[in-house]
Amino acid sequence: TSTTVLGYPRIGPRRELKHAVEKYWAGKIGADELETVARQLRADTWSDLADRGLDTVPANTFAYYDQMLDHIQLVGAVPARYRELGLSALDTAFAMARGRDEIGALELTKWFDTNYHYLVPELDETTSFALDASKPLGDLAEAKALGVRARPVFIGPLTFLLLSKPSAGAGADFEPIALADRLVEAYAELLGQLVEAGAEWVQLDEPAYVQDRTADELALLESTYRRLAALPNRPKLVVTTYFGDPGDALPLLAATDVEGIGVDLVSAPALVDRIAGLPAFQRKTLYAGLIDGRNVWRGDLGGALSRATVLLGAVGELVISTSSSLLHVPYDVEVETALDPRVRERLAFARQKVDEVVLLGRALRTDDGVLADVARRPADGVVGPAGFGVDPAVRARVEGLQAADRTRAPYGERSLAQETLGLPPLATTTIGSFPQTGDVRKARAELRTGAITVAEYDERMRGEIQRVIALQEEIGLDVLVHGEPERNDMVQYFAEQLDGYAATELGWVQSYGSRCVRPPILYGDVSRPRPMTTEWAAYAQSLTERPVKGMLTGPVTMLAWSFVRDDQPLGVTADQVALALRDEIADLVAAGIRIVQVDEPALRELLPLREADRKAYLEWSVGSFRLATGGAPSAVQIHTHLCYSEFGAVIAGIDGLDADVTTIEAARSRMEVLADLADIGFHRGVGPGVYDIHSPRVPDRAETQSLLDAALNSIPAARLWVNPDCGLKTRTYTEVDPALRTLVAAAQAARQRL
Ligand code: THG
Ligand code: ZN
Repeated sequence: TSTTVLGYPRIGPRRELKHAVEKYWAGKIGADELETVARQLRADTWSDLADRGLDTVPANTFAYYDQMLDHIQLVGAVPARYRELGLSALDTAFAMARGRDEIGALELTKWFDTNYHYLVPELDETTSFALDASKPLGDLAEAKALGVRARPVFIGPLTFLLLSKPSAGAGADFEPIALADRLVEAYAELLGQLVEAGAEWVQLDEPAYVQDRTADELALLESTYRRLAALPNRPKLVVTTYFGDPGDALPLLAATDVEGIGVDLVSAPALVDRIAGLPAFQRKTLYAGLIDGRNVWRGDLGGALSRATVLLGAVGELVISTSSSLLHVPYDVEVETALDPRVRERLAFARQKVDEVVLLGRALRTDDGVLADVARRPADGVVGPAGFGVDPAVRARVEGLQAADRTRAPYGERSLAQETLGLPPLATTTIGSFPQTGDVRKARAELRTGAITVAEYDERMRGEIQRVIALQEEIGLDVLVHGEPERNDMVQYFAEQLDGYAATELGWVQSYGSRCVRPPILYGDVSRPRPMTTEWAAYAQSLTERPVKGMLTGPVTMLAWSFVRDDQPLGVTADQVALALRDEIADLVAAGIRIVQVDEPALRELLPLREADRKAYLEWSVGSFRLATGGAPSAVQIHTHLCYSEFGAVIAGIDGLDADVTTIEAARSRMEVLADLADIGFHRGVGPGVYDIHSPRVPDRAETQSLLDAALNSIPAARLWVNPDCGLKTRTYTEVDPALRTLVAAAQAARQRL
C-alpha cells in the first residue's frame, strides 16, 4: 500500500499566485519574478506533501491560470489568432485567457459540476498537434532536485477532446473527438519524453467518462488506452475518473494493459463491490479515492478503512488517494482561528486531507495502534449527536411541509392581482446590484477594522441607496432596486446572517484564473434569527413611489456556492434555507415591498452529470424555490434571475419555478434562450438581457433596439421586460449610466410603436 493525492491547490495559502499574476498583468513585475513566485509555490507544496508522509506527489498540476489552458499549449493547439500575436508562451497563454486588443478570450466554462472554470479549447479539421513538454519536464526536474517522487498529471486525450468545441471556422459536421488519432500521437511522444526524464508513473485524467457517453466514445476509450499501453517505451499509466461513477467505462479500461485505474469512491461508493467483482483488477494498481477531494468535512476514516480492506484482497496493488484533485478545497483549516471550534474540529482542508490519506496508509501497513484509532474515529460532515448544529424546530417544520406550501395561486389570478403595480408593457428594471464604488468598499473595510461605527456605516449605505434610487428615477426605470451596496457577495451576505452557516478567513478556492471565492460552510440546521434585508429594502421604498424590488439569493444558489453538510439529502438542506427565505419574503411584504426577486444563477450548476439523476435534482431544486416563494400573496410579484447560460438542460425547471418574471442572460447568445422557452410554452413574464454587462463596452441605441426587437419577435410586449443581462456590480458608473439610458430609450421607443 502507498499514498498519494490526485492534485493540490496552486493559488498559494495566502493567494500568493493571484497577487503575483495580477501584478504581472499590471506591469508591476516581470516574467522572471512571476516565475520565481511560481517555482517557490511548487517547491513548498511538494516539500509539504512529502514531509507529511505521502509516498508520491502529483506534478504538472500547477498552472498560472488554468490546467486546460496549459494543456492547449502542451499539445500545440493554440488557435492561429493567438499564435499570430507573436508573444512569449506565457503572454500567449494570458492572451487566450483574457483576450488582447481586438482579440477576444477563449470561452470560459464550468469544470464538470464544480465551481472551477476552465478555458474551452477550439479545434477544427486543420488543427495539427505539436508537443511542447517543457513545462511537465521542468516540473519533474524541480521535484527531483527536491528529492520527491513526482507523478506528472495530464488531462487525458479523450476528456480534452470531449471538453473542446469546434472553432468558428470548423465544418458543420466537425466534432473535436474526430481528432483522437492525431492527438494520441502527441501523447505517445509525451510519454516517451517523460519516461526518459525518469517518470515512473503518469496520471491521465478522464473524468468525461463519468458523464453519459455514446457507444462510440466508450469504444474509443478502450482503443485509445490499448494503443497507449502498447507503446514500447513509456511510464506506468494510471487512468483516473472522478466526480462520479465511470459505469461501462470501468470494465473497458480494466481490459486494457494500463497498470493503474483511479476511481472516486466518495461519490460512487458502490464501485468497491464492482471492482471486487472484476477479476482484471487482480493485475491492476487501484488508486482508491477514499478521501473527499471537493468537500471540507473530516473523512469517515473507519468506513474508508473497511472499504480499503475489501479492496486489498481484490486488486494487485492499492494506492490510498483522494477522490479528486484537492484544487476544490482551501489549504489549511489550522489557520482558521476565528472559527467556532465545534465547527473547526469537523473540518479537513487540503493539508488535513493529506494527513488523512497518510493515516489510512499507515493503518493498512502497520499494526502500531493507528489502526484501532482510525477505526474508532466517527464520520464527520454531520451534525453531532451532542446537539450542536441541531435545531429541532427547523427539522419539525421541514417534516411538516405540504404540497400546498409550494404552490401559489394560478398565474392568471396572480397577474390580475399584480395589475395594481401599474406597470407599462416593456417594463424596465435592473438585476439588483449597482456598481460598487470605491466609497462603498472603503466603508465596508472601515467597518471591518472598526475605524467607523455601525451607525456611521449604516448612514453611508443609506446615502448610497438614496443616490441610486434618485439616479434610477431620473433615468426613468419602472421597477427600482436599492443597489446592494451593503453586500459583498450574494451568498456570503446571507450566509453571515443565517444560523447553521460559518465563514472562513482564508478559505480561498480558485474559481477561474486569478479569481477566487471563499465559500461559506453550511454545517448545521439553517434558520434565520432575524430579518436580513428588510431595513434596506424598506428604506429604499420610502424614497420613491415606484416599486422597489426586494433582493434575495435562492436556496439552490445558497448551496451551490457553499460547502454543504453531506449527512442528509441536499433537498432537505435546501428546504431549510427556503424556509428562512420564505420568512424573509413575508417580512419584506409586511414592510411594504410589492416585488421580490429570488436569484438562482446557479440552478444550472448543480445539474447532475448523468441524465438519470436529473429528474430528481430538478424536483428538489425547483421545489425549494417554490417553497421559498410559495407564501407570497398573489399581488406580490416574484421575479427570478438566472445566468451562466446553457439553459437548455434546465428549461423545464425554469418553467417549474413558477416565477411571475424571469430575467435571464441572453445578450451574448443573441436571445437563443427565447426559442427554448417558446418550445415549452412558457407563458409568464420574461426579461432576456438586452445589455451584456460582462463586457466593458457600452452598447449603442441600434444594438439595444435590435436585441429588443428580436425579443419582441417571440414574446408579446405585455409579458416582455427590458433589463440588463446581470447585476451591475462589476461595472463602473461611466459605463452603466449611458447604457441604462439607452435601454430605457429603446423600451420607450418600442412602446410608441405598439
Ligand atoms: N459568488 C459566489 N460564487 C460564485 C460566483 C459569485 N461562483 C460562480 C461565479 N460567481 C464565479 N465568478 C466569480 C467572479 C468574481 C470573483 C470570483 C468568482 C472575484 N473574486 C475576488 C478575487 O478573487 O479577487 C474576491 C472577492 C471577495 O473579496 O470576496 O472577483 O458571484 N460565491
Ligand atoms: Zn446574472
